[in-house]
Amino acid sequence: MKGFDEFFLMAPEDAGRYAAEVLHFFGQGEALECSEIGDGNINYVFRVKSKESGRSVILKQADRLLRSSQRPLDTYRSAIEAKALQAEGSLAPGFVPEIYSYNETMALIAMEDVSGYRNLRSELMAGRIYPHLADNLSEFLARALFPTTDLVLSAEDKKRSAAFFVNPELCAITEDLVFAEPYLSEPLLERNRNKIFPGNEDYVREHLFENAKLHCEVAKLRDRFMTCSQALLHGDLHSGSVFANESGIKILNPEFAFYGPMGYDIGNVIGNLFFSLAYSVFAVPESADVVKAIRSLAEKVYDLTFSKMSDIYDEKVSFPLYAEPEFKKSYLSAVRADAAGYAGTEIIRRTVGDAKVAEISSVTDPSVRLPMERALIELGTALITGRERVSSGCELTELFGKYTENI
Ligand code: SR1
Repeated sequence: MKGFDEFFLMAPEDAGRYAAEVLHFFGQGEALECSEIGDGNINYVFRVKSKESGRSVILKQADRLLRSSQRPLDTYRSAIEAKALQAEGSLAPGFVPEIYSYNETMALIAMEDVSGYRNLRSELMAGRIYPHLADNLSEFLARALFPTTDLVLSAEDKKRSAAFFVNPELCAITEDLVFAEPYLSEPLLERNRNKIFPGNEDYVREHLFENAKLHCEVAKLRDRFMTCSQALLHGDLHSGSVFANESGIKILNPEFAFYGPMGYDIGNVIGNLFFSLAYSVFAVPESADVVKAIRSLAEKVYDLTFSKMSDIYDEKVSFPLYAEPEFKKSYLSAVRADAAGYAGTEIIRRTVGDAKVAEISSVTDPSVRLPMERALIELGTALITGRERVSSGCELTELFGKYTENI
């Protein structure tokens, strides 16, 4: 039987042994139920549960090979994830699972089991829109992001933290999948991983591959993503990284964390809410109340995030030059523009790129899928190219309305 003093990829039984013998989470000889429950592209997630008491723990392990494609990937991402969850937990208490321990040798995080919460993407697709969502999503964004900027942290703490969170391999995945491939066709692509729905090839070529104006704006957003170390980001804050139930939300999976532009996380949340909105408008149009509720959710998340961030700014920024009202206005306007732009890049990459979302891939009828994808591409493009002009949630959803008004 293998010990845990040298790395190996665990099987469910190993997770049980680890929880009992290393963590002492369970009593000696306690009957355990162990299973691998991960459904992401990157890591492995084990749940170990006592058959006697029902107590449970989650063990998340990073393998040396990427789960989806089996190519090598640095396990340091696991240390980043553990530390990001701890940082988020202290800045935004209650919004992330509690971390019990981190084992560097095994690239293994032991954490609270949040299986009482359900995947937000699936909940929204099912039309379950909890009334607390806008308040909680915006609270997490404002509290977890802004206090990690140079406007709040000391210059030294910020730089030391940024050094720990240097995450080149995971950032490279985003740089390729989000900020390159959806805009390039062969032979400009190193690997063609785009997945274009049959019937939309010409549309994608004309609107994305041959759109010089869009290329220029995406290049600016890519450059900002790579060079603007503004705040500690979650880095992959799509609706599948959020779990929700009647009482709140839990945010998981920050293995893509690094210091980048805050608008990237905000834009990812907003962009993913547009997938829920598009799904309700195109695939279940009879549910008018759901469409209305998701539209209002997207508007409120955007508006509340910036109003809360403005309050935290006033509370936490003390350096006199940063406290100048005109500087504050220009700083937060730049974050707003980033949020709209990165919502656009998220929408486009999930529509034509490799990593799809269920709101799109579950729609297989071409008479629904083709116009749905085109509306999303138009919306994404408008968000990217018009990002400086968006200043309220209503303006965001009005843009969406513009591209779906013939539905
Ligand atoms: C190979 S990883 C593909 C996607 O899954 C992750 O959750 C990120 O969104 C990434 O882009």
